[in-house]
Amino acid sequence: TSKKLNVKTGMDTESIKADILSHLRYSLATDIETANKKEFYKSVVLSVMDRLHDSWLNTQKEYREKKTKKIYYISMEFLIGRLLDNALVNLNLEQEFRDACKDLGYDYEEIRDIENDAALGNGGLGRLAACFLDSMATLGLAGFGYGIKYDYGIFKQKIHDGYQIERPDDWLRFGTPWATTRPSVMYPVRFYGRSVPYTDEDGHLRFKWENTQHVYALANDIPMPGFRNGVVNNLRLWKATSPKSLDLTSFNQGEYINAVRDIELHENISRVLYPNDKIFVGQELRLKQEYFLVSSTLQDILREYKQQHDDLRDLPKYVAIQCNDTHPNLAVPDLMRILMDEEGFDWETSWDITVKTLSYTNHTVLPEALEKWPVSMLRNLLPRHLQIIYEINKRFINKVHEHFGDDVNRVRRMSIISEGEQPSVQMANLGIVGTHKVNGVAALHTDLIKKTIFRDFFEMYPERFTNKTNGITPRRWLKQCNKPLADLITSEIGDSWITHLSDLRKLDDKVNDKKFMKKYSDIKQQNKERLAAYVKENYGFELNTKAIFDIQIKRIHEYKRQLMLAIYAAAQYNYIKANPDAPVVPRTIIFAGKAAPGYAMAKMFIKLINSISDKINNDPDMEGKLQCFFLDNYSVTLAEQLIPAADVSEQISTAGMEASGTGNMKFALNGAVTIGTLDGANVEIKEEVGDENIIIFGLTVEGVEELRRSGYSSWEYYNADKALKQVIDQIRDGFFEPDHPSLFHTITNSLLDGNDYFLVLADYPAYAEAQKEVDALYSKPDEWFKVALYNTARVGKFSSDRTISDYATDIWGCEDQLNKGRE
Ligand code: 26M
Repeated sequence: TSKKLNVKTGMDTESIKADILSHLRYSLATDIETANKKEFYKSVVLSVMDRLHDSWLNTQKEYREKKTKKIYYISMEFLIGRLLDNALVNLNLEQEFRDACKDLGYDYEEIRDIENDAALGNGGLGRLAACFLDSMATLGLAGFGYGIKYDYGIFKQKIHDGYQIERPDDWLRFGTPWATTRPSVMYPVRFYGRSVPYTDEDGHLRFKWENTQHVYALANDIPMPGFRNGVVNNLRLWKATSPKSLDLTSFNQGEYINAVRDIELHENISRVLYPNDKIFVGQELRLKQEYFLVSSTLQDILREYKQQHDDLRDLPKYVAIQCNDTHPNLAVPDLMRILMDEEGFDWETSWDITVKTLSYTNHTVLPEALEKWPVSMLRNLLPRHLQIIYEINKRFINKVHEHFGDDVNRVRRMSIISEGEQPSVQMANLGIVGTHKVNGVAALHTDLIKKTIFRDFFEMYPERFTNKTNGITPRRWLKQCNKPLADLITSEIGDSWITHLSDLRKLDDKVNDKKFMKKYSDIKQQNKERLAAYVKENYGFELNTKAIFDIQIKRIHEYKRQLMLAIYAAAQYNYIKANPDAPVVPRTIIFAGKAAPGYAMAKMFIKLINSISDKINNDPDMEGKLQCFFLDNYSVTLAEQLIPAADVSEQISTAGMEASGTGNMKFALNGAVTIGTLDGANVEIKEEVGDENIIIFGLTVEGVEELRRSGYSSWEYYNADKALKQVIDQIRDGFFEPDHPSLFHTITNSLLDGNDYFLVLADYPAYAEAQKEVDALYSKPDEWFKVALYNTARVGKFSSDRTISDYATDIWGCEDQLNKGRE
């Protein structure tokens, strides 16, 4: 053809092909004949990157020139998953790249599957951060993610003999083409040393942090494109690297080998993501990671700020910093330190700037998750910060006295430093005192923190507390992962829903459109078959696609009560055995999720689920009626396969314990019916979809409180429900593990002698009833799919675009920037 190719930026198939070939040859030193799939994948990504670079540079330039208010989202976790599909959807280049791959002899899906998940997070908190980046870019906000480039993400889970085995997640073995290393953006991060007082020229007492050791933080940038709006924001991940000076001094001592060996010590800071979910472990390496993130990020923010502005007192006007949980809350004393020790401001001015710039999000009320760093550890690692924290606390305690009078108990509860055997710094208290806004992540959760864990603080600073109900990005969680449904919706109501998810309400009218409903239900069936093929290929299990796909996927935790669904599966097994001729609605129960490596009870749950699954799946009497599977190595990518195929979404936490949940939103959007408790965002999902379109059961928060107060006894519930008792006896007596009959005693003991803290037995009868409702509804397919469609149509509120608009308006003060100049 005579058409001129635009190899680097052309948006047509021919240009893209030429670029892929050129990368194979000139970036990877191979060619189309000799390249393997990995190399081809890499060339494809580099060709996508070429098409992002102009927008990436232009976006950053525009932010600088217009002095746009910048939003910094600091998080120890970004669970971004794979990036190729997302980039192509957002660039509107899916078809072109598909065709280019095909013309060059490759199947796009096969190439896409080469990519390792960037699994730099544990679960909800990390995935939320990833959805927020997508929404900030799509809304045109100058939003920057800051995190750590861990060499190893969340461990890979294997199952051996029913037990979880952890393997390192070496996701960078072949590098990642998405990250650009920026040698020009590197900062020293200091540790140890001591705080030395001195008097400045004006006779003021000041402090210097001296005799420190340091590592360098090196920037690695990953582009975050918005949805078809030309915006490309940035995720900056810091890698730890050793200082140059180290080898020089060692050379002089002739200790070259030791010097090189020590490089590893410094780089250990960014080696591995801590795999704990909602459990605080006070390890020094973790504290180093947190300060490493905070220090490098603040240096970067202030360097950028000073290039555009000359008065740091205007910082809150041009900069907002959001701390994702307490993990980055050392930003409070570090910003104070910089403003006082390095910029020469007095305490009051520094404090005003700090509080107005920072804000903090709470993601859990579970007390064992709250960070409390030992004072002794801080004194050693960050002596100047500890000194500042003591001063913050002293001034704060004075305010508490002013506000509440002499109330020693209250002072003790509110103190940032908790005294005792092991004095420690309460990072949540530091976050509330040192920032202007604290938010919960669902309405119920925000109410709870105001009434319980942060009650005293709420009474003192009511205006600081605000709710921001979580959301999910509709790009990844509908458009990408469920293309058949996305296309059907678009053909009916247009594609405005992709950025205005509440437009899905237009689907409400379609419930009586038979043709449409047939297509809608066919898509669910098609997705179930697609999942079955995937599971067959990757796990070797044969899913019964005629059965209800009943799915619980999330971290394994007692409060999430995977145990309740496992008991239900066993009870169904018993029922079918006892009533071989009774009709049953066929079910396929699917679990997936990782247990923290140190969480023995959660690991035992996995073993139990696998034992029950074996019993069920190997019994011919269950055929066509009941299946149960545990899929290993749950990930963002696996979730993208499972969620579109789900009929039933299990959201069954003990009321008051799941702060929000975000999986619940993904399932509802994809037309699964929720069986759930009135917990977290389930409450708001119910409000949106209507009481008839969600199956709610069990104790409420008040019910839980009342039951505990009046004296709960799990034995009573055990003795009162025959089917429940039978299953617990079976678990206790080795029915599911005949070779090791006492294996599950830790579980049955915690339910009975331990009095069942998570109230599994208390809620079980209501749960079993609710599952009967599920069966009854599923038996009437027309009604079932109406309910399913109402879920898809009515959960627009849970777009992370809405969540981010709310943050922009109520916390970040940048609402004027939303959608500016676009659409
Ligand atoms: C702590 C120390 C060391 C390593 C990790 C941690 C840690 C990691 C994650 C502590 C807490 C963590 O997460 C809390 C969390 O994920 N909360 C979830 O946040 C979601 C997003 O707001 C909510 O939807 C979930 O309900 C909530 O459980």
